[in-house]
Amino acid sequence: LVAAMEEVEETYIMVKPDGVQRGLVGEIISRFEKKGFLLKGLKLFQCPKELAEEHYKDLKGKPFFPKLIDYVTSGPVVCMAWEGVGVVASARKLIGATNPLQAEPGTIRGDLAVQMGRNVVHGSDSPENGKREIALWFKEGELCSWVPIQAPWLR
Ligand code: RTP
Repeated sequence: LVAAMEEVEETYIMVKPDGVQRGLVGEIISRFEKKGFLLKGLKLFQCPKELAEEHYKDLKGKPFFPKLIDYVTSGPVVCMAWEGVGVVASARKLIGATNPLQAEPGTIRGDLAVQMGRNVVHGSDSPENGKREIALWFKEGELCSWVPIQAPWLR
């Protein structure tokens, strides 16, 4: 039963423009590294409007959608692909609630953010979206499949 829950998954994590501007890139990467997930892709990237709209297409009808697109395209972001057992839900836990005021201390947003419109980081909300978003943000050849030599149990 436990084994059935221990699926190796991939998630798309992104340091949003406010996180880059505030110099939080290292701190945010560090949280996922220290947890023990496997980094498969990493790049600094200026997101075009069309890509932001595709990424957030499920939120298209929301009143905050135009501001969200302006926010995500306002400066470079750091795109990451992380792999691990249960990484999708686990990363969401590390990130904390969407509204930083509701995010628990100890989470990225709980420790580092105040406002919903400046919540420093994104994480995929399902394994399906993890795959979809990694394919959307990374080109072939930008991802590395590798096995950590000293910690093979991570896989
Ligand atoms: P994310 O996709 O960025 O990880 O965030 P999430 O799943 O926690 O939240 P989601 O509902 O998917 O919203 C995406 C991003 O839109 C902004 N937002 N603003 N009411 C508002 O003003 C509002 N609601 C959402 C946030 O930046 C949120 O992360």
